[in-house]
Amino acid sequence: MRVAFLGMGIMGRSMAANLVKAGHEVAVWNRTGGKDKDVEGARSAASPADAAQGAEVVWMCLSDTKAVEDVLFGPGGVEQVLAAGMIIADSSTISPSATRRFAERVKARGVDYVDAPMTGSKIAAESGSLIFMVGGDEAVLARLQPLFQAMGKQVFHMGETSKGQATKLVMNLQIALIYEGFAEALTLAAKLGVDVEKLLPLVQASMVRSGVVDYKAPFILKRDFSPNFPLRLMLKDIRLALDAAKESHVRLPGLKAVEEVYNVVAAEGQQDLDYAATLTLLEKWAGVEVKGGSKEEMKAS
Ligand code: NA7
Repeated sequence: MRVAFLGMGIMGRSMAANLVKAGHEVAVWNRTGGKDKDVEGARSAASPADAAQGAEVVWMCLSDTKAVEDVLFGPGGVEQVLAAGMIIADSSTISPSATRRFAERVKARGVDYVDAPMTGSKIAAESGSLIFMVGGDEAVLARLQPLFQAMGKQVFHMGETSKGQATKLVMNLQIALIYEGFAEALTLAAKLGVDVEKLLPLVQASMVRSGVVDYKAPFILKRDFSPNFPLRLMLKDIRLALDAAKESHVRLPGLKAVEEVYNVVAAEGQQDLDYAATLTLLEKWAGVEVKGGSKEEMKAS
């Protein structure tokens, strides 16, 4: 298929590379240029409209709601070259209500809109094993099947357009709370002198076991907080979930408390680290550092 891929960030770049690998004709665009934003075998376009010109599918993977709005409807945006029969697919995590607005606006030009946020982080994007949660018409999803196959391992159809985004907020709410629970447990364990390397196999053998722990524990033991999923993006999703909850009169006291932890870590300038770095604030407050092998007290700050 002829695909325009917009957004060569941590996720988008690997997703576009997998489309090229699967034999699709891909044009890529990124707001900030530079060699690391090119994808071998893809055409580097000068603007979103340039990339989307003549494309059957425009696929986006951008930071937030504003980025998607800019790329679709701003200067040099996709809107300039919309053509009946085109499909716009969005793998960014953005507001469900904004998604409905964007879809309405392009529908008037005969363009279908599918929201397709994903779960699986950087490693799954690289290996083409993302899991997509999708909102849109069944027939449109069927046409996108070859692209989903090239980038992911599973597609969950959640309902009409915007239900993918709503589902993604519900998923990331759980990830944020599970990780917070894990990080608080590790901090208390370190303070009480429980060996983390002994604790982890117990966690994994018990009902506490979780994919979040499986994924994050090795990075924590290496003290590697480089971004697989940057804290600033998880904070954005927490805020989107809290906004959606407010709009629908739902109380989320746990998520509200976790937002505060993220706010403090972000305010300390660590927003570009992985969200796993929220552990370091708990450690600082407790005056400990979580390490494999043994407890190590930090100097009280
Ligand atoms: P990254 O690595 O932060 O990449 C974000 C991308 O979005 C990157 O290409 C940015 O371009 C682009 N961006 C941000 N703001 C804009 C505006 N206003 N206009 C155009 N392009 C913009 O994020 P990930 O790849 O990890 O994640 C992408 C999405 O998937 C996100 O919603 C996650 O929550 C899930 P830049 O290079 O900064 O010029």
